[in-house]
Amino acid sequence: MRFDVLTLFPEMFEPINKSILGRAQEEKLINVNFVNIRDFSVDKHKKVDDTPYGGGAGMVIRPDVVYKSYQSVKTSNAKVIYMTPQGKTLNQRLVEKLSKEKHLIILCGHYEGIDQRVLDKIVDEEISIGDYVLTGGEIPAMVLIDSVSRYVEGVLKKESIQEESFSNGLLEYPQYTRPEIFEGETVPEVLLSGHHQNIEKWRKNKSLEITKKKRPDLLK
Ligand code: 4H7
Repeated sequence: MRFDVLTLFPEMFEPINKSILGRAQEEKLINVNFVNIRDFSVDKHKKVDDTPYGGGAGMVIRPDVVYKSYQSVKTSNAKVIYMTPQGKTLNQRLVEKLSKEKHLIILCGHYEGIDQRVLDKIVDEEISIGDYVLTGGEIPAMVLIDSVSRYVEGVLKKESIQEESFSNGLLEYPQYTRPEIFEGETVPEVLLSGHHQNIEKWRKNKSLEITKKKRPDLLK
């Protein structure tokens, strides 16, 4: 799967090169490419933003530079996503749907946002990562890339994706590892028993119990 990120701050994306997503890129399971919108400035001072027509605080990103950056990466099967608080809230269902795409172009706004005319021309879907305000769309873009990449064949072991939160509609059961006694606290005995059926039953029960207690809304 290919991701192209259109952003004024490509250096914010370093975390994408670590851990599981770093390995996934080395193994060519995903390809994450960054396009610096500033490289498409038409101005001798590399300016990309200007004051809003009609007045008001802050700066708005110009449509022409964004459009050129988009044209540098667009393909016939690309889906363009704009990270904005006005978008549809991201959830596991939407993540799974997006993971079926071949090519995502993710547009990150900053400052007061982007001129509406280019958004109307190129954006297929607006997505928000939740009802709060951030300084830019870069962190939401990282959240999207991380969550979607986990569904790309080979990025995770198969079992981990089936067992996790939300995929089965429930929260996850608790995990334990060595030492067997920590600060006087032992590990639930069934987990030491080696009885796989009982372990599975215990975990299912815990999942249900935790979901009831912490997120009863998920059971409705
Ligand atoms: C696009 C349009 C996403 C990007 C507007 C982005 C939260 C989210 C941004 C804005 C984001 C999310 C303009 C919104 C300035 C805030 C004060 C960048 N914030 N801005 N406003 N929830 N901010 O996914």
